[in-house]
Amino acid sequence: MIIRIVAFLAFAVFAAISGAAFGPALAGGGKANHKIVTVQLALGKDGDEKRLFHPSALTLQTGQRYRLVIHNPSLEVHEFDSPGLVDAVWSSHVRVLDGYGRGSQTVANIVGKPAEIEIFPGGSVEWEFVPVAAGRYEIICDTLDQSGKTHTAGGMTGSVLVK
Ligand SMILES: [Cu+2]
Repeated sequence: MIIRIVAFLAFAVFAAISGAAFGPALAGGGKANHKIVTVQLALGKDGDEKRLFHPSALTLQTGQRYRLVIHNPSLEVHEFDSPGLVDAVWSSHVRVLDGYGRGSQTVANIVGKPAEIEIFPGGSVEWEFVPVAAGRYEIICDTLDQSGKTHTAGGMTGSVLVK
């Protein structure tokens, strides 16, 4: 049992270090050693007024490179804010698109970490990053409703578990 725990800890440390080392190498124009895993997240839903993250829970692995595709299919502005996650990743860039999926065009590319991501109806972003610290991080939406409450106060909550 102790050997298993030590092996697990050694792996976790390796994953954290390789994730951290991997980032600067990429920033210098090197090629990724890892395949990118694409994860989809929607802010709200088509044809309904419910303010929810779909899905509301994500599970990611340290050391893995991800492309988190966040799109807003609803009719109102939503945010994806997760300061804990932002602090727990090496961030390559955030690509901003004028739509979602096939036919959409890139209109901006932001290098580094996004403090907060606000997406207008129909738009999407693709955030590429590598988690470097395990933990559980909340996702919130600070957009205000008609009564002045945030969407998150009204139940729009989510979380990211990084293993
Ligand atoms: Cu919202």
